[in-house]
Amino acid sequence: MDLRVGVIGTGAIGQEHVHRLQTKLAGAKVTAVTDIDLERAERIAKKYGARMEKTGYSLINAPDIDAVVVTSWGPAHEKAVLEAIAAGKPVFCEKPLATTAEGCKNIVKAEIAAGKQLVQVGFMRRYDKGYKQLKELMEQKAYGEPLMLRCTHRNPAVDESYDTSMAVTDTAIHEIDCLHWLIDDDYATAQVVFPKETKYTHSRLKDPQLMILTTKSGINITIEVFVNCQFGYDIQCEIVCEEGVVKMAEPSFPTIRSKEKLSQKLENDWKKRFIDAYDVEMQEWINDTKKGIVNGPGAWDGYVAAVTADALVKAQETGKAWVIETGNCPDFYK
Ligand code: NAI
Ligand code: ISE
Repeated sequence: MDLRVGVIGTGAIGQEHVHRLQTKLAGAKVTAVTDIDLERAERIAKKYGARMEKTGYSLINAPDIDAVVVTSWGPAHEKAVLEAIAAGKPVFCEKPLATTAEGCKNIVKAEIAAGKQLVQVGFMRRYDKGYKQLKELMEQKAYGEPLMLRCTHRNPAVDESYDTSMAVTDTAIHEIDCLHWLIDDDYATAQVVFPKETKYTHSRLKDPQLMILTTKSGINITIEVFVNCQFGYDIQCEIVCEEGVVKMAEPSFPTIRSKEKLSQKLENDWKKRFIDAYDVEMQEWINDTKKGIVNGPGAWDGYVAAVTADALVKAQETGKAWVIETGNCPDFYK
């Protein structure tokens, strides 16, 4: 039987997920959707043959909903996820799990009290082929220990609503989650350096930024976030090991020889860059949910990301290095 899914939030990524659940993936069907913009929810419900529910609460508690996908804006995530846990329903929540570490901790506590893992966070990079290849190589330890990671997260442009802290909470949050998973280490400190600003930024956004994380074993990670880079969506990850340097494969496009130039397209849309990762992530979530398990990044991972993001934001604000202290992972999540 298909997993009957309810989707809360029918904006950009909500529509993407409804589309993939309804037209691309197997074993699930979107039964109901909701949004604070009821007209939008109604339109998406109609387009995909689902019903519209008026509130997140009524959607979560509807008897014909087996599992919930939360794709509303960040500040609404904590409430929806807590309501899903209270209803005993599995919930896939887009990042961030909650906008504060305290909010994530509330979810961790509620889930532990419920006695069953129900929450998965939409950190889709763990499902991307390029990162998975790197992870496999790191696990084989074929090139010795990793010593340094150099990463870029570049977007062509952002609008005026995007500010300095969002470079951490909206953008680098993906690296924050997937890099410690990649090298199987915990973060220790966070620091942010601001280079010369691009003329394409605005007064509330320092762009670009260089975020520096260290891990408990001493690995140094630099993440360049440059969200007005103009030329494309450019995600890179290079790992310098004791006996070799491993660089993540990039999406491939044909090389073109024309008019005395050799050229190659670059991706410029994050949705397209990670489309396969989103599909795999959601398909595995459907399969695992039907088995009653959570295999993907869970509430504890959402909490670790939030604590790390908080430290980076503090580092942005103070110019100082901040210690990242998450405490020990509860046995419940091991
Ligand atoms: P969006 O602004 O396009 O859509 C958000 C939708 O949520 C809007 O339709 C809004 O009306 C609705 N909404 C807000 N509060 C609500 C509430 N209390 N109940 C129901 N609906 C509510 O934003 P977008 O880009 O779709 O992002 C949504 C979430 O997904 C964000 O947390 C964002 O960080 C995350 N995201 C994750 C991505 C990923 O790569 N994993 C990519 C893009 C977004
Ligand atoms: C966006 O919010 C996302 O979550 C995308 O995955 C990310 O890569 C993009 O840069 C963000 O703006």
